[in-house]
Formats: sequence, structure tokens, C-alpha cells
Amino acid sequence: MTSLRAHAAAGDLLTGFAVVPSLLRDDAAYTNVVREQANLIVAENAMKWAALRPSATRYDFDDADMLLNFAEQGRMKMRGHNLLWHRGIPQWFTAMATPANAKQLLQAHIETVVGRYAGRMHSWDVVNEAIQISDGRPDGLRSSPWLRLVGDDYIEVAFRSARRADPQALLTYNEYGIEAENAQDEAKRQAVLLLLRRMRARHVPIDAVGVQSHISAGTKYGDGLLRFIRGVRELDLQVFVTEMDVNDRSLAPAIAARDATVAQTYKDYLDLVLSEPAVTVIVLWGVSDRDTWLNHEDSRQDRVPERPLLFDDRFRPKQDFYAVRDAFDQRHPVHPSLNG
Ligand code: 9MR
Repeated sequence: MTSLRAHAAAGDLLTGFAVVPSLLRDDAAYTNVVREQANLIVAENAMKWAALRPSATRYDFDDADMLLNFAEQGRMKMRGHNLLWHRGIPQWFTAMATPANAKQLLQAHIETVVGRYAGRMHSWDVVNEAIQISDGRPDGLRSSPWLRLVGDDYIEVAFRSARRADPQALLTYNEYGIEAENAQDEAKRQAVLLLLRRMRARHVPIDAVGVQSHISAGTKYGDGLLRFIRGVRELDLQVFVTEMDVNDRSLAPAIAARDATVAQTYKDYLDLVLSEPAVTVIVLWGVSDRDTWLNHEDSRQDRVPERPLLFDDRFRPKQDFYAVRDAFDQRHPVHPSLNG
């Protein structure tokens, strides 16, 4: 009753974690936390091309199947991540794809993967991280392999294929670097809004925008993000916080002060975005500090382990767990019986 999922549900929110199949198989403490706390999960990596497509002719669905079964048994919804990204493209694809066959390869992948789970998924990240202002194109599109191989309409192709394969799943455009109050993030927000408007004008099927929310402790988020969320809502799209964590890179290493600042950053950010009714989903990018990607890819210069998630390395809830729960309550206070 004190769980995140109970407090989220009281405010009609979905919440949960990016999860790892091997941990759900082998780690009981990890699995218990996910079962207790989440009413939605997403695969951190297990539904990417690199995981699903060992070769051009083979699909490996073992992990993805396991995750969806786990979700359904635990009465959790599941998001799919992702159908198209400029990273994690398998080597066989790079070797064999040409402008003549790439569109067909993309469509076949989406039809097969989305079709397999049709009717069972909450949503799919159809296109991930397609804007890169520094690539210099007037439309802001990243000069990714997909753009080169499939052409300017690759985003549209992906969304239309996904809708055909599963008319029920909410189709999402997912992006990072659109959260902060600086010129770079503002330019990216504008480019995303323009992309969404172009898609709307062409009746491309899309239902939601994912704001990844890999944010930084001690940073103030504000009006730019709010204006963006309102702009998305005016296009009749929902907003999902899809990959939230709070890196503590800029903070001194002492743990107590670091945890307090991380917790405050979670609270301030969620208070801000949850003031907007368009925001309906909050996903954390991992369960415990033991397993965060931040200690591999974007780690601190002093090599002290980061503490960006809600549970510590022994799965004890940290201050930020309570901060997130309070932010959910602020959106919609839970019934007193839930406050056990
Ligand atoms: O957390 C993910 C990490 O384990 C993978 O090695 C990496 C490459 O596939 O992707 C990480 O997740 C990324 C997500 O898929 C898209 N947004 C940024 C996330 C962090 O890099």
C-alpha cells in the first residue's frame, strides 16, 4: 500500500522501471522491488535491434517474451523500446543495407516485432532520438543511417508500419536533451515541435512524446520544458517521462548531501512536469544504483559510483524514493488508507 504503484495509480499515473531480463531471472531482491513498485516496465535493452536481431534471418524473442509475460503476471503494463535508433544497429544490417532495400528491412522488422506483441503493449518508442541540431540540417533531423538509407520520410514510414501492426499501442516519439533551460535544449525543443507539427499535418499516426529526462542534480528545470509540454498537448499528444534518472556528476562525493540534492531534484522536476495533465507516465531508467548505466557510460570523473536511482545497491529505498512518491501524491493525494 505504500508502494510507488499505489500512489501513482491514485493519480491515474503509470510508473515503473527499465528492467534487465537476467536480473529478473536470477535476482530475487531486484524482482521483488519491481513487482511491488511498478505498474509498468520497459526493457532497458532487450527489445532493441541489437538484442532481437542476431542475424538478418533470425529473430531472438526469448528475453522480450519473458519480460512481457512477467509484466502481465504482475498486472503491469509494458512499453516497447525501441523500433528505430541511430545507435545499436547490428553489424549485419550495416553490411547489407542499401537505399534499395532499407525501407523494406525497416518495415519487416516493425511488422514482425510489433505484430508479435500486438494488443498487449501499452506503447512503443517508434523513433528514438531523431533530432540533432548540430548536424546542421534546416529540419533539425540527425544525419542518421536511417535518413541516408530510407530517405527523408523514414520517420513516417516507421510510424505507419507500427500502427498497421498494432492499432492499440500508443506510438511514441522519444527524445533526450529537451529538458534544460538553455539555448541548446530550447533549440532542440523547437525542432521536435516542428517535427511533430509536420507529422500531424501529414496525418502520421502518433500518440505521445517521450521526454527521456536524464537530468542533472542541482539543475533548475522550468518554463522552457513547461511550454514544450503544453505545445505537445495542443497537438493532442500525451507526454511520457520515459527514462528518468538524476546524475550527481557535479556534486561533491559525500553521500548524505549528494542524496539530499538528488532527491530534491527529483521532487522539483516531477512537481514541474506533473503540474501538466498531459503527463501520464513516469519511468525510471533502472531500479537500483548498483545497476545504473551512468556508472558505465557517463560516469563521474572521480570514479565515485553515482547514486541516481530510487534504491541503493542493497535495494533499500533512498530519500529520492520518498520524494518521487510525494510528487505523485501532490498530483493527486492518495486516500488516507494508502498512507500506511
Ligand atoms: O541504459 C542503456 C545501456 O545499458 C545501453 O548500453 C545503451 C546502448 O544500447 O543504451 C542505454 O539506454 C539508452 C536508451 O536506450 C536511449 N536513451 C539513452 C539511454 C542511455 O544511454
